[in-house]
Amino acid sequence: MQTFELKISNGTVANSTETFTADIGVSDGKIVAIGKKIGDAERVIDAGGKYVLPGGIEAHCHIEQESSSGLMTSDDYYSGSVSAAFGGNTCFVPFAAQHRGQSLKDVLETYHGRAGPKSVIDYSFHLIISDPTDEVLHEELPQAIAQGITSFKVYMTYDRLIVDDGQLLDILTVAKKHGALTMIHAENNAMIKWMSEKLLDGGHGAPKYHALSHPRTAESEAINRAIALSSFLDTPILIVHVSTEAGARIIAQARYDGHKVFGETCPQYMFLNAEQMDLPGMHGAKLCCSPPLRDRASQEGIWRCLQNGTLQVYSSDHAPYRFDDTGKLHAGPQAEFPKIANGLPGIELRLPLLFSEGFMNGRITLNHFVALAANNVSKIYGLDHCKGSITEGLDADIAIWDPEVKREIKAADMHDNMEFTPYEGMHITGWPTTVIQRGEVIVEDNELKVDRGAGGFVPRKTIDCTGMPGKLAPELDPALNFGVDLGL
Ligand code: DUC
Ligand code: ZN
Ligand code: ZN
Repeated sequence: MQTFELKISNGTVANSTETFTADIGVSDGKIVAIGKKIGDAERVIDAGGKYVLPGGIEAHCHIEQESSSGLMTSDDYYSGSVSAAFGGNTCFVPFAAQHRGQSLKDVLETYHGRAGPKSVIDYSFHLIISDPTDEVLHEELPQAIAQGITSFKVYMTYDRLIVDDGQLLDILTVAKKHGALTMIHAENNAMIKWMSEKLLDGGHGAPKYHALSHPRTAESEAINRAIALSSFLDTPILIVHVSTEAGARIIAQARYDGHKVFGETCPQYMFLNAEQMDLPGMHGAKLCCSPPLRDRASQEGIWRCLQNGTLQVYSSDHAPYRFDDTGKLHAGPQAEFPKIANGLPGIELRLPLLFSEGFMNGRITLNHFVALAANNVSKIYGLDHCKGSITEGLDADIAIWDPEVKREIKAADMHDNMEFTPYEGMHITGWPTTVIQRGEVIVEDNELKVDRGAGGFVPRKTIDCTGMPGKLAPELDPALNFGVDLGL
């Protein structure tokens, strides 16, 4: 009988569609056997009473990234990846951000240089495109896609990042041609500016007013527009960080109509609300993020949209800025809300929050938890050839969850480079106590077991939209437009 390098025995194994009791044999970093009485191993981990799940894949986080105003996130690829690993993740896909004037080649070189020597978990990048020049569109972007960077984010707001509708159509056209997925930050820029000016003119500059400055309708309008543009070209998009039920419903309708549209939400829109920003002094700044926190009814709506599959992706949007002049308060100790750094930490708590409040509390099944932790993302972002499922032949990326662990969330226990967590004091049940990446234990007994640089770059496949029929607009279809072929 075969001898494995590692065997995980007696656990309850779950994927996104099945749950079973089995042992897992691992050799050369891969899952090579699943079943009963599979053989011996050099090392055996007894997972009796525990859940053996695919390692989480965090698909939206900002790590060692300069904002468009030059502000660096507090986490680099070491602290960010360590924090992710302690939260049950074995892979993440942070952003490599192009600022105007930069070439994508330089941007990617910079981010490979940041991640390679430091990340303890496997990684890829999504590009952020803020300057879609001809060279970027027709040379650099296709090259990046060929290198396995098959998704990129664009912004419909923020003066230094925004792309207009024509630029968005250009980017979507390139994505369509090369099989990439465009991620969209969908908020109406003019509405945000208009509201911000009105609030500031009225003397409402405190952090909590940030929540009013990004109206719900700004999100709905932009989601509608993004879907109109992408469905015109029949090319896939993913609306990131959906914060409102109205926005999610627009996505649901588009999917019902066959359009290639995916939706993501984040724990802050399920567990936090804007009332919590009403704090003395500048403390509300800790909860400034965009889109902003909404209200309790909205939290319930987002939960429902996650439960019913309207939203397929659940990411942390970890954007860590400390409550000091390196982060939130970089524009001064009394800065008005438009100058407060936007973003919340959450990479370590994304999965424990969902495990506890979603699975343990009966809001989602264990299989749905796995889908949201890893499997959906692996399929949507082209990682399913190696990750996202406990399947023979795939990487042995495994998180062993103990449903008996009870914890009170404390910033001091987190492994990121932050001094606060928005979830301080919450009580949760269940924790990933052992985390394994490509067959190597990376977290065990509350300790990191690998050195910096243990992770590697993972090239991703292009997107598979089978089952999402879509249709090119008649004006673009040579069969219906007097034979005009625009090469789409
Ligand atoms: N968008 C993000 O995706 N993260 C932080 C802030 C923002 O605007
Ligand atoms: Zn965004
Ligand atoms: Zn983000």
